[in-house]
Amino acid sequence: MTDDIARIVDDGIGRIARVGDLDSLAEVDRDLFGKQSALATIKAGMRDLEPAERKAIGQALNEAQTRLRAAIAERRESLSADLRRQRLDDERIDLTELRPAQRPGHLHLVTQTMERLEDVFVGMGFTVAEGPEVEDDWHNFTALNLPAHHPARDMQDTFFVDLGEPGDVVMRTHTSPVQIRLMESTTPPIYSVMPGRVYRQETADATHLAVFHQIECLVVDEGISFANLASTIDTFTKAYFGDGFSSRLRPSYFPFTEPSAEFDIRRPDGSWLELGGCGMVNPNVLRNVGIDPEEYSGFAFGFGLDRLAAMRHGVPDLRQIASVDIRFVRQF
Ligand code: FA5
Repeated sequence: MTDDIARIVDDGIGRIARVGDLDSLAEVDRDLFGKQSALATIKAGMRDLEPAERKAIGQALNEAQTRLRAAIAERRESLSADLRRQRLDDERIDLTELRPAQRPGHLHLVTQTMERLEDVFVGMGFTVAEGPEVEDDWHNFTALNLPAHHPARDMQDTFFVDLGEPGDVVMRTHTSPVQIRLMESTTPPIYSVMPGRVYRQETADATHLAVFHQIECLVVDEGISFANLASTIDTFTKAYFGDGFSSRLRPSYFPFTEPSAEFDIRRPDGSWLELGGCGMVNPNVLRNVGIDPEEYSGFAFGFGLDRLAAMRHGVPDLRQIASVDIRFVRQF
């Protein structure tokens, strides 16, 4: 009888190991422990045994049941874990998956414009520098040859920040303060461009925004002349817009450059677009940052990116560029 029990256990353990799902395991469980099972039949036959033999068989039966139940429990645990894993796999949502009908996100038109411009200037040998958007009076105005009460401060309507001395902290009105920071921290030669966001207290209209973007260019080295400025602007114009485009300079006034000019871009159809301001760095500015104007000279120019992007892509109103209307954003 003990041999029968051992065979039942071996056979049972083999079946338990082979089942592939919880339902089949439940069936094996019923076969091994149900009323009609081989073990139940042996148990029923124990009545007719001698007491000593009955004890030995009883013990063997208990051990057999314990082993089989443990094997079933272990198998149930592993099948349940497989099932859980399978369910998690089936229900997994791939958040990076792109549906054919959807378009992936992309950089905003202004950011694309900024990156393209940076590429063009880096290709011409310039480095890219950045500065803070919250500025002090020194960097935004005074060091740029715009001392307190200078009438030209009114050329840029300023947002003041309620910090420090009244009137001392501003949202930068242009990217020119980055020129000052660069010259204060670097010994010439300097060949850099400085893109970024700027702020002016203006009512938005088709050609003006209160928050817009500029890119500044600064060169300081020995023997830099106005001819270098004009040729750099022309080289950049052709590199960015294409060979059919050219540039011109018109006399203008900025306190931080002398002489100063506005520069315009000529489109292939012969029309002109006013792009920005430029000039030779005013010797007063060089002195303000501790650079000797007898030893070094430089030029600077700065222009608006939003207007440039609008022109290039035929956007009629700058306010569209600042909007979050997805129908507009998706076009670029
Ligand atoms: C300046 O901001 C000077 N810092 C530029 C400069 C740099 C001159 C270096 C000389 C040397 P201006 O205020 O003209 O200049 O602004 C330059 C450009 O910014 C404009 O030509 C225009 O393209 C853009 N711009 C100015 N105001 C706005 C506005 N409200 N909305 C959108 N673009 C603007």
